[in-house]
Amino acid sequence: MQVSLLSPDSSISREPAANFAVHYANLHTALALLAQPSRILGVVGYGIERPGVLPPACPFVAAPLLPAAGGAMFEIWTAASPCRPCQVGPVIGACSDDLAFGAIKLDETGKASLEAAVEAAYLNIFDFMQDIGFQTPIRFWNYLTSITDHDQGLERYRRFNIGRHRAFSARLRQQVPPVASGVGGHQGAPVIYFLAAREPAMTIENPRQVSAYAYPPIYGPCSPSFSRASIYARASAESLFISGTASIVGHETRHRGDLPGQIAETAANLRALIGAAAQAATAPLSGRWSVKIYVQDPGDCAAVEPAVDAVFGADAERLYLRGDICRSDLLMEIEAFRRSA
Ligand code: 3EB
Repeated sequence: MQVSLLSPDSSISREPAANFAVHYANLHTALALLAQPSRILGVVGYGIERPGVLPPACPFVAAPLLPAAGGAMFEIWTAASPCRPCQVGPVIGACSDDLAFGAIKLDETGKASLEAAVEAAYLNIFDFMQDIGFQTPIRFWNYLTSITDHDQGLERYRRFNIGRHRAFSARLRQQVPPVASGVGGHQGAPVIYFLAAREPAMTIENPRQVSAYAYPPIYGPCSPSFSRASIYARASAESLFISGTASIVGHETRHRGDLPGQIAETAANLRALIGAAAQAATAPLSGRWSVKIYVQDPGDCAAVEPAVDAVFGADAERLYLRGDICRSDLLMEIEAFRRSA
């Protein structure tokens, strides 16, 4: 496969700093970040197509999810070292010294099943990672559409899990899958975007939950391939990734139809993961949290906000999105990232 470097940056620094960050910005606040395009790994748009102010070389993908309230939002991944755009087949992205960002839109226009489209997309992602030399996926976001709809007798989320499972069986080099989110949107095409590195993250499971990759077959023919959390360590800096986390204990949904109950259970799961990560980390984790909250009903954001403050602190950066959680009885889900300080 051919790697095309859209704008090679000859000044890539070799300092060991392992820093990268994410910012959630609206059209106005994004402008300041976009003024330094060489530090941008990738941009995800919510409720917006590629904006004209974005430099042509900057990777951009439009997510099929909308902000829960207000206008368009951007999720902007930046790096401390210069970023070099790259494309391998249908996967676009960029890489810095120690981290790569990539994205692919799923093609569901043909006759192929969703599982075939997902498997093909993931195989393209593995080709991309191999060609650019960042072979280890650290974090996946799977934004589907009509996620809980049934398609010829099998729910689309379950078909998605089959396709992902096939590609991971063929190409994933790690024993356990990376951190992920799987959420359904309401407009546009499904997308998968991701972060990849040269070395794997240390995965962490939630003592309150069965590992998703070991869910019993009542949730579909293939278990969801993701870990609950991970610590990515590089040059003594440690960042923490937390997968989409919901009101599940063991493998069962708790507090069906009860929003306050689901919020409290989700917070307990997040606290358990943060506790497990603190045990696994070599030094106390610090740094600002970035939190994404997915709500089935945009009217539920105000009820979730105090739990976000309590678990992550009032200074946590947050992005509220309207999304369908992959089990229709789940009303909300929260994911988080804590950058190394
Ligand atoms: C769960 O715990 C809730 O399929 O990649 C959360 C995070 C969920 C990731 C995925 C699914 C995924 O099972 C759903």
